[in-house]
Amino acid sequence: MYYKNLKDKLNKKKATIAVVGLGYVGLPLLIQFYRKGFKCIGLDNDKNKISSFSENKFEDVFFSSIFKKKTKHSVNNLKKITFTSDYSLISNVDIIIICLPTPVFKNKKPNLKIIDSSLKQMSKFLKKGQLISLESTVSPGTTNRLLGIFLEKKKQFKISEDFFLVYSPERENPVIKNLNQKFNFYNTPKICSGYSLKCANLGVLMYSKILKTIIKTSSTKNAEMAKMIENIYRATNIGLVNELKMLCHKMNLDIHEILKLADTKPFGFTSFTPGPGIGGHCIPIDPHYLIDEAKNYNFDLKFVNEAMKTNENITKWCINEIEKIFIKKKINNKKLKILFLGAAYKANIDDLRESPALKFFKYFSKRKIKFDYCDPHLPIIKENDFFKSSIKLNYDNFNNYSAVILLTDHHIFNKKHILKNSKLIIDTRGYFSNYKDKNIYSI
Ligand code: SAJ
Repeated sequence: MYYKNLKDKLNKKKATIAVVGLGYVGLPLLIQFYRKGFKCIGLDNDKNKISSFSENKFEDVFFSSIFKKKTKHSVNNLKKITFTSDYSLISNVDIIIICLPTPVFKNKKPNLKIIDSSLKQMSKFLKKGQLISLESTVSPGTTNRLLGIFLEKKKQFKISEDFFLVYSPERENPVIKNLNQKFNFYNTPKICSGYSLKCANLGVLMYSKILKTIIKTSSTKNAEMAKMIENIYRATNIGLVNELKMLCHKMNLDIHEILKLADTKPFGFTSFTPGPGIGGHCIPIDPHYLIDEAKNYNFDLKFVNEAMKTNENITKWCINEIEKIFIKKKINNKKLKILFLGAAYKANIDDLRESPALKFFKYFSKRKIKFDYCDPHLPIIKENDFFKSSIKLNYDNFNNYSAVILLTDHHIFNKKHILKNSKLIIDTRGYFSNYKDKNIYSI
């Protein structure tokens, strides 16, 4: 009865959908369902976010760009979406999609507190006939362990009969500004799994209303592990090229030139770029979830662990190399003034989360070395006790600095202008790999 009822509501677009967590994953998801004609509720504990969304005001360029898109659902139309922090509205919905962050503690242990707290807040409003879909990145087994047990033991639901549980990992790509993204929300295949086949079927039906390709898998563990592997693949390959960068440096070889050569192989090779370290809310975080889970199986994920250590060490290595260059160039610390180009954790975004730049800023601040940063996507940085504003992108001023250090290869930067106006360039990304100049140091 509940299964058929939910299936009919989804087919007739009569289901009311709540998305919990209105970040770069949850908000676009909510809007897609809204645009397809579903009644939608956006739930988030951040009251400032709720009040600005409710008035259709968006600080974050990302969110406002979603709403500004020229469609029939422009900003004013979205007034029909209910944005709220009031969990009691959960009792009026059919579907609850959880898009909440899953960070790690300082000791790299998984931190599921945000999901836990959300479940506690929604608990008394959950009712028979509803479906929960978890999209957050979690270790294999978490959906059934955390939500399954909560729903069956605490709420006395019979999952797959009077309540439905789905796991479908997010594959939202952080907004890359001013770039035409080949893979977008609609055309990126979506993995969907369920506590049971019936749960998975309802999940597939739901997502098929807004996405082109849904890949159904038999168990939530498969889907959880697939998401882990997607991001561990990146983290370990980035760790590989970062390690090779340090070796090539010792061998006086140009890693960027060599990777370009290797990349001419049309099969069996995927290129990654060495950098100053890894940032973001996925790649530096997700592998630690599986490292932790593997311990429950008495398994030590040594290789993944080593890659993560390399990705941390590469930042310290870059800082050491920078200091060696200053000594070689006989730049006295008292006269030293650095300009860091880019602060975001990767090119063309305005996200600072886990960015290696913060470690550079912290280090040189502690050493009382004067520096500025220039990141047109991040005009202001307020991180704990660190507060600084970006300087304007005016290449004429670059000459006022002893060194220009490129940390993030934003496309908005102009290589020629940087080269023309900088006394010394230190490149952590291979951004100037096509330029040979005695004042360009690639690290
Ligand atoms: N990085 C390198 N070298 C590389 C690639 C990345 O140093 O060759 C660094 C980046 O500068 C950044 C960090 O690693 O600091 C992570 O970069 P990323 O390109 O993996 O970007 P993320 O963290 O935004 O990863 C997200 C992930 N998306 C989801 O989890 C839904 C990831 O699976 C995507 O593949 C990635 O976006 C993407 O391709 O943009």
